[in-house]
Amino acid sequence: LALGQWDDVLQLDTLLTTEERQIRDAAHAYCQERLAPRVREAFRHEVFHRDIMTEMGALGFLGCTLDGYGCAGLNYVSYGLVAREVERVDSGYRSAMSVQSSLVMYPIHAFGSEAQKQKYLPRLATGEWVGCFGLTEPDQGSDPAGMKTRARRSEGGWVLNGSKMWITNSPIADVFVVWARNEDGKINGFILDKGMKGLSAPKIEGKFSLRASVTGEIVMDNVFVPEENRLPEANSIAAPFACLNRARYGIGWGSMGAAEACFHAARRYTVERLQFGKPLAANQLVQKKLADMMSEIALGLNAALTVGRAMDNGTASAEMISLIKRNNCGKAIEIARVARDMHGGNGVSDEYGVIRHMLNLEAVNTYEGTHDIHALILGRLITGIPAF
Ligand code: TGC
Ligand code: FAD
Repeated sequence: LALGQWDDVLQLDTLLTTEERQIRDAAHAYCQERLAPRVREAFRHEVFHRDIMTEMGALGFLGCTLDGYGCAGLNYVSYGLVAREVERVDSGYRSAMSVQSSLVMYPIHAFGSEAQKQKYLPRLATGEWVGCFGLTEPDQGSDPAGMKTRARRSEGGWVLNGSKMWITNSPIADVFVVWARNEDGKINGFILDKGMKGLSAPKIEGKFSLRASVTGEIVMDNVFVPEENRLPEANSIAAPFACLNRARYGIGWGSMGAAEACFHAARRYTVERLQFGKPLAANQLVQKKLADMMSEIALGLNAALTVGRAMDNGTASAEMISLIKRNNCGKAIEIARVARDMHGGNGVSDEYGVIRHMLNLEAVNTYEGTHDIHALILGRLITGIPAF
């Protein structure tokens, strides 16, 4: 028997193809060399460095599972591996990437016209344009089907009225994928361009989570949207939910990247720091905490890989995705909290990164369907009874 390896105890590495490992390693190098040095200041001062989008674009990270239109055409396992590496640095950076890829480029690719694909996808793929996705409203979060944003037919197009809340990237967005109910009661998707009359996207200030990601509102006051900007193949709430599946899947991997960062930091800190004349890591209580972290991360990553393989062979279900989104976020936040505690007083400083991950994971556990909403999705599968 080979000896175990603490940072990959279930040997996930052996389950990846050579190409997947290369993509993972390239993502790891970029994230550690280029993202990690910027993140502390970005989080401290609530700054999103716009260049990150063009850098990610140049590396092929944006819309990486899509074929054509300048996209890399990778598999979903590779997308997950990239999300894990980005979120190992910061959940806010993974957020920016997931929104662009799964919530803006995917719906244009899946539900858009050929002209929309030609116009938007290549520039979103390079990061020349930044996109955002407006589903949540001030009064409709877990229950987006009750949305109040309205699309009224008008000559040559539509007039949109309403507001969206908690929208990642909206203050810096060039392209807005927005969901609205039409006069027939159906949910339609629209692509809004920055500068359209009546469209604004004020920033939400004062977040204590995801401070390196910019979040805002989308306010639509009689915005005229030409018919050619409606997504022709999106005709019900199932369309935005299909986008959420892709983003939730990425979060299943990404949250484990944040958890690994906290686990590795806790291991390093407790091995190096002496109290009572010996390393903290020499205490049984500390080793149990590290063992729990290692176990949950190994299980979570393997579950994410199982779902990724299912995405790639077309057998994934929405509930499989709910399971990894919910469980991996829940485990990651717990790991971050314990790692924060294991750093003692130093753990509350942004020098060590653990409190930043801990705070970020609060939002990650809430967005894309809260922990409890995903429990109810699984509960419906188990019992056949929707309990929302
Ligand atoms: P329900 O009756 O369940 O379904 C209505 C129709 O939608 C279909 N559907 C899905 N299709 C694909 N994937 C899914 N996951 C789907 N879930 C439902 C369903 O088959 C049905 O289709 P049809 O053709 O039969 O009509 O709908 P409901 O309104 O009762 O939904 C309940 C619930 C709780 C599952 C849903 O509302 C929900 O998921 N709520 C959570 C909302 C949410 O996740 N919001 C996320 C906003 S975006 C965001 O947070 C981005 S953060 C990104 C970042 O920064 O990283
Ligand atoms: P609510 O739905 O009001 O929920 C409040 C609490 O009640 C939660 O604990 C929830 O689990 C619980 N709850 C709700 N319903 C039930 C029920 N039936 N049974 C039991 N408990 C229930 N949205 C977008 O559209 N696009 C984005 O880009 C985006 N980015 C975001 C970025 C950040 C930083 C954040 C914080 C949010 C973002 N969101 C985005 C919104 C996010 O998806 C919502 O916040 C989330 O879906 C929860 O909705 P809510 O905040 O209205 O909470």
